Amino acid sequence: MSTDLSNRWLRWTIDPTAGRWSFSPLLSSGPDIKYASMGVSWTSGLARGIWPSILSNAELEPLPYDHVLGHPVQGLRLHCRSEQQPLQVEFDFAVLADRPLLLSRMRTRLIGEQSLRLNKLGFLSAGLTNPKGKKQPWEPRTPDVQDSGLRISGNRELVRFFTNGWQSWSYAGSLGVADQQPKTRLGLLSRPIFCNPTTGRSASAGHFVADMFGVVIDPEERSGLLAGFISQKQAFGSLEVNLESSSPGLRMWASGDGYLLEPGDVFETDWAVLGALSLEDSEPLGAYLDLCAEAGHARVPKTAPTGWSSWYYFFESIDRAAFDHNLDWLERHHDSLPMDLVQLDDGFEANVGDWFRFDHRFEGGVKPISRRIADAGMEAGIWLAPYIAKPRSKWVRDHPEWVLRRAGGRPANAGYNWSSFTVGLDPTHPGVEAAVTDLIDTAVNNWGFTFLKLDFLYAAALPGRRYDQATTRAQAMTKALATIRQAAGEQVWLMGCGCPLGSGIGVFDSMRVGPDVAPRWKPAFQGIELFFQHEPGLPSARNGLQVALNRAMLNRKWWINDPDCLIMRDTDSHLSRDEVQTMASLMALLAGSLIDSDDLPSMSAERSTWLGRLLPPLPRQARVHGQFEQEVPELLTLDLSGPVGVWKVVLLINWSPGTRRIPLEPERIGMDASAPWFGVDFWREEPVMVEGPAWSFEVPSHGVRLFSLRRRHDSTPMWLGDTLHISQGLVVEEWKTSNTDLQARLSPGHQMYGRIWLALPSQPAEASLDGDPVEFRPAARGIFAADVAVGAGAHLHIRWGRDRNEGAA
Ligand code: 9PG
Repeated sequence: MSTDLSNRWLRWTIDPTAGRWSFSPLLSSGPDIKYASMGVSWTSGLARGIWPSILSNAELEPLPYDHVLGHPVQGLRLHCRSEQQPLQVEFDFAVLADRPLLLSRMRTRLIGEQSLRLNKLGFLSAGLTNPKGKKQPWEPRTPDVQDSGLRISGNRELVRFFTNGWQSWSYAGSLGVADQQPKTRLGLLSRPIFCNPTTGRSASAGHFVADMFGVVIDPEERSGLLAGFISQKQAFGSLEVNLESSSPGLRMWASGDGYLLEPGDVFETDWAVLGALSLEDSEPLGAYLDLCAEAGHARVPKTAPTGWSSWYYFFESIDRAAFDHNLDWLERHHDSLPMDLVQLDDGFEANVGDWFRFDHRFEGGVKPISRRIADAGMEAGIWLAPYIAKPRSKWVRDHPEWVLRRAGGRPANAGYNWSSFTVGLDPTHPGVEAAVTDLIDTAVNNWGFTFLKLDFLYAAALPGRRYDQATTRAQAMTKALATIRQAAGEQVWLMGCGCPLGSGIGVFDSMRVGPDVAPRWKPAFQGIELFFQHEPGLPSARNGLQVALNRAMLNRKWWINDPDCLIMRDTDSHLSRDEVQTMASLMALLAGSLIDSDDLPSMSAERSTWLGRLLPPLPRQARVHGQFEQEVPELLTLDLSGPVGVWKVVLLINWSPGTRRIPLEPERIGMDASAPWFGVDFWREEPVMVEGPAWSFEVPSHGVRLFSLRRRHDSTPMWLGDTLHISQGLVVEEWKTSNTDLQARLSPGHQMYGRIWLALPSQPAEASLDGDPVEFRPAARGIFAADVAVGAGAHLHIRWGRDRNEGAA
């Protein structure tokens, strides 16, 4: 019987007598796993049981199938039993023939006579000893195997771990050996919101945890090891890694959450996955993310929403008049700011948990609102948080049995918000299922909304006793979301928020992928930053932007990413001009949903013009550079092309508190530095020229430099860039040049205002836009600029006449 599995990229080998396996990449000497073991833990009555090294009892056979999720596989099935154990465990290991991935799945069957509850299903334990002897939730601990661990061949000091956080608002980023994992210090107020309790947390440097997936990165070897889960339908998956110790280790498990197994019952996990990846790849996680999307039937609509939300200006004090005022404004300005969605956020309801009565500021209910939005030709959106409630809300008072409770009967804590501790509702309770169905059905079919922002969804997955005891938290979460989708129907746009990420695949059209933004850079509580500025999940522009950037790779794989709203205003905001430009540039280049949240009627002309320059959204998202090698990337590039040729849009971000000169190696972004590049700095509104082998740009604190770069081959006229649209060239639909003139058709799709820069053989003798004269001024040698306003389509004609040499000939 073969005891190894391999494809082009990786090899997995098992030693059945010793009960341990190893995993190594074949194309690099990237991180590998040596001598991993597997285990499972449970409780039965008062007894706690543990099976620490299941595989040493394994019998091997070929897999009884040859495809997984539509991919050809080569695999093994391991049957494990032991006289001392009430469980029988089967593992399937499958290596995909066409992807750099290895899958594994665990099936446990209760053969004992007494029911038991599953705790941890340990997929992988290699080299991790209990850090600091603290009581940790991540059992089962498998026995220390000599030489077992994570092996890193490059410089150990440089190793990093990319951690993905539990839900939309949780931290995600790449951390170095000397870093501590960012975590909340707000204890019971916030921990239930941001953390999966079965993942645990760590306070020591180089010791990290992750939810659903994580990546060990060896920058020197340009490679990485992905560990995680393909789906989160059966059991939430967690990881723990220690990079700091002299023998690095890794652990990965799925949480049984006390799933009740009766004699004869079987519980099967989602597929776990290990992958070998290269940092040189344009999408290092592509194969993994695609497989998750295939398995979960991801919904990825063609176009991302653009629109307006009431939250980040009005917050809970939104009222009908303010809402209408903004809606009127949007309708009147549709020519210059064409946006689709108008979304009413929190504040209209009588209470969270009392959805069928309205706040006094919305006396007539919300039906007239959706009608007005639809009459204005836009999509009507509303916010709902169906699985969380305030303790004194109607749902909780009328139905205390709907509330998720701890073993002692006290409600499970869903965190502190709306000036109160909150509770979660049990999605497996038929009463909750009926009530949520009624709420969603009412919002869609009675109130008339076609876009629902579903928030605080993690509350359905709190630990606690459930009506259906044969359910894990992951299964309960899946059920909660299925209830919503089923009630809403297939046509309604569902946006997830505060949602455990993996659970949302296949349900949501868009998903919030970071903490809330806010009209301030750093988090504060009641205006005080002192204690709160390092909180990773509290609302702030920095937190929202950084995590959304670190999760850019999920966009259009699992859903459309929602990086949260744009805050563009220059009043009622602590954001500096540079910070607003960072927000606008980054959200535009991430190409997820683009939703503004300002009081539009009071916004300055400058800021609404900036907003208009982001529309329509870019056709693709930019490539994020250094994603895994830095905690927060500072370089994005986007290759674009059109009738005016090919060009690159470059974004450099300075996250630090002082002005910084950021180096940019041209080769790193595929640019040949042997000749100069030309373009336009979008925010400084000036031409740019770079040459030589080493480029660097001064970037203001919390600010950006955003510019286009083009190659100038000869003296033919060239579109250098523009501030009409952030793409700096996509507005040109036709471009014809001769020796003496150029004709261009601009097709912006909506009213745009800005400056265009052209490289021309000489000063234009004549220039017109739709027959009206346009004045071009010299901006640099051979470069001429003009301010223009273009509507639905415009014809640009420029004539410069023959130059002197030709005239003499
Ligand atoms: C409405 C808001 C907005 C916002 C959502 C969500 O306590 N917390 O950690 C916390 C995080 C996010 C949050 C509220 C509280 O905001 O993300 O867009 O809809 O609810 O109440």
